[in-house]
Amino acid sequence: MTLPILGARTDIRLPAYDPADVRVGIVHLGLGAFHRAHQAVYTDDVLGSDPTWGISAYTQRSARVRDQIGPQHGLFTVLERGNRAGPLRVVGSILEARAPSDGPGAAERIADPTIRLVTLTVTEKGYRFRGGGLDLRDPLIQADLARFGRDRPRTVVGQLAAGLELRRRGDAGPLSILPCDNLPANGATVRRLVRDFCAALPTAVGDPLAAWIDTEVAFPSCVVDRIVPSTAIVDLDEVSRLLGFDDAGAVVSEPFSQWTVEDVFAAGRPAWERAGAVFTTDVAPYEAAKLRLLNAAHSLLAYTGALSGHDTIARAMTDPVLADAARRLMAEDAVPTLTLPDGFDVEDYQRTILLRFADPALGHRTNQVAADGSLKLPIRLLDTARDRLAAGGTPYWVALAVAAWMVYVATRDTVQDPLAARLAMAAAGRDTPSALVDALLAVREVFPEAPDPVWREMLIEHAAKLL
Ligand code: NAI
Ligand code: CS2
Repeated sequence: MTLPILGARTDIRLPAYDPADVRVGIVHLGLGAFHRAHQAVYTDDVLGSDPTWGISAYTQRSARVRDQIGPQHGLFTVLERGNRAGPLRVVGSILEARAPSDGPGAAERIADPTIRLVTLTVTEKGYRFRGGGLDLRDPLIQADLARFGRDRPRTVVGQLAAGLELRRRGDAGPLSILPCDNLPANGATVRRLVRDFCAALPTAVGDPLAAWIDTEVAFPSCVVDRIVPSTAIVDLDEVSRLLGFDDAGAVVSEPFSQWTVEDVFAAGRPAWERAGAVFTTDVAPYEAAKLRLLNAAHSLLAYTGALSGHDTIARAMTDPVLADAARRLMAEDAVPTLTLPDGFDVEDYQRTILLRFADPALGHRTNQVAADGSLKLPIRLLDTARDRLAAGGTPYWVALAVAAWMVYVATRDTVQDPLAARLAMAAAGRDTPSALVDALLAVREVFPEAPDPVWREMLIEHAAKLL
């Protein structure tokens, strides 16, 4: 794909700048679908007024996306599907698409003085946290610690720490690290993980690095929201038809997009507010609302929907029982636990979420949302359950979602989850609802506390019905 070929097309939105004028200012880790349809688009919107924020993006586990968009000079299209979909859009903000084995590696790129910001979308499991801190028992973390400064790091936290160490040594100046995954306090969390990594290094190396990070590196938190299903063959076919040629790196997205960002950057930032991002001093209330309303209802629909034979979230929403459960989970269980920002219309927020989920144009697979439940449940559902139980409430709909996860784990041949083997072993041969619930409640990585008796009874009641 080249821009001169597209230049004559008025039905396609093209970058409002010449990519040849743009310089790299951002390193992104995790070149998946979401980054291309979210941060890359916001950045594309502002490069015309400030061309110093082009993106150097690194895939993490495979070279697939590098191979898709690299030969297209980093260009790719975003196809919006659904109500109020905009025109097909070509995005030019990714100037470099690299795989972990390419040179220079992510750490070397982070150390370049022209880089002022690192963004990440590496999924919940990419951070390798456990019990609130870095999982120091993880073999790849151990390998990155043992080979620090010698081999190319393989974990995300290892890449950040190695990049920061090279930056410190090269006196390359301050930097911000902005994680864009669905994690609570994502900036503070990543700061903690990087600090844990430093603390596990020999003190002669780790201490000066940690001290430098404390003064030179900012870790803003942000809340991202845009539903971006993994691209299907039918999507690529539609893009080909609309473009008149193939785009191997196209992504599909709903038209809706939101980004609320904590405005604490150490070395400047793109003026993303011009593209609709909202900068604020405290993202925590927005983040709790998003995780406990949208993501919680999404997980409920994913597990109950998959168990009912629905392959997409929109199909699950056509079942009035499931749609009502999603609505009531938000309204009855989650809303009472939230401290909402001033002026936040929580009724409208919930209504909009359900409309977005129900849009049949977006084929968001239930199994995609169901993946990695052991990491998603605590953040989306268990915090709400804990708060409601502590207030004397009965989080009935949250219990339905968690019980549906348990039955999903017990009845699928394969489950995509970093704890899949452990969960399968726990669930194996548990023939009664109570045996299944007790076996999975005993998985401490997911349920760190002894179960509340009311909560356990609700889970058993739901599991019995679901089974
Ligand atoms: P994707 O599957 O297209 O890309 C995932 C990226 O994460 C890939 O670059 C992959 O290599 C990397 N990754 C996965 N596991 C990893 C691991 N163990 N270590 C290091 N890197 C790893 O997924 P997509 O759609 O880009 O979503 C990624 C994340 O973005 C989500 O998990 C979520 O946190 C966030 N997000 C996604 C939204 C969506 O609708 N797709 C919306 C809001 C946030
Ligand atoms: C989804 C989210 O895959 C999932 O677990 O719940 O990625 C969801 O699509 C986004 O958070 C929407 O912003």
